[in-house]
Amino acid sequence: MARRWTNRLTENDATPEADFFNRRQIIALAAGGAGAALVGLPDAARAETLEPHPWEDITSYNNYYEFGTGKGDPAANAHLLTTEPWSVTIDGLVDKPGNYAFEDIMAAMTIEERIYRFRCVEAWSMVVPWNGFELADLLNLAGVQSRAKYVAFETALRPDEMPGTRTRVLDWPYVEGLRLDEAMHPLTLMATGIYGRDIPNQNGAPLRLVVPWKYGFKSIKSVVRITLTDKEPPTSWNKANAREYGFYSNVNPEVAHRRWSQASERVIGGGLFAKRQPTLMFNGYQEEVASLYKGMDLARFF
Ligand SMILES: Nc1nc2c(c(=O)[nH]1)N[C@H]1C(S)=C(S)[C@@H](COP(=O)(O)O)O[C@H]1N2
Ligand SMILES: [Mo]
Repeated sequence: MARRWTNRLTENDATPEADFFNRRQIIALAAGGAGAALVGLPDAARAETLEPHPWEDITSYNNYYEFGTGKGDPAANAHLLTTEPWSVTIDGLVDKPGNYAFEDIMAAMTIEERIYRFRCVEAWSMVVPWNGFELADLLNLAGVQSRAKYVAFETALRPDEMPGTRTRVLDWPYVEGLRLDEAMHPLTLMATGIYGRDIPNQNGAPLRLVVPWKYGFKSIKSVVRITLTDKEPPTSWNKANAREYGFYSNVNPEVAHRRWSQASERVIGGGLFAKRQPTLMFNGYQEEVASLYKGMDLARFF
């Protein structure tokens, strides 16, 4: 499938003998525009080297309330989730609605590696080396109709396999939504892997959304339905507390959560060396996504 936007380096761009821990030294991304940025290239000023967090951090400190509300609950319980077979219903304002088998989706998509910052609304952050495909490619496969303005997402709801859903901490199933232009943005990923391995259940197997400029709860896990609509879809955290969680939920250090500042974040891991760092506008993806929100009052549309 032709790529419209290819500044992300993949494994193939690194020297063949390099293992991931060498690659991560040279993979530099997040900066927009064409042209990969390798350390040592004159272009390096535009680039930023992101150091991915260890597998251990990414897969043991999770939010996935279907498996419990503790950070360690998803890693402890998500093995209960059956991810084979899996299919995603794509419906609503599309030319080819239907039940798409996960294998068929994978066969049609181009899997890339994307090292993204990940910022939870709770003010912690990580850097994750995702593998996945652009959501736009999947939506184009289904054929988005011109009346579509939003995309709604839904997570599997299986009380037998998801102990957390037996408690109504949220109104299940978990649902999320994006405006169509956000969904079609080349940064918006459907992740199917981490560090080149299948994405673990606790991170949202077999496929989950990743929207790196928005707070983590927008990045809905274990997606079973994608619906194109002409109305802003309901979202789980907004339904739970509309005063605290808006539809947009763009990372914004200047707009505080009602109960805490969003100006800085705790970087996960590091033990004694754990640190806080300033939170960046749109989580550092301002150059790529600011134009989506031109003229919008981001304090009002939080
Ligand atoms: N279905 C579902 N998706 C979800 C959540 C959830 O509880 N259920 N938690 C969200 C939140 S709050 C965050 S921070 C991220 C965490 O993703 P990670 O565990 O891969 O870091 O998943 C998001 N997606
Ligand atoms: Mo989160």
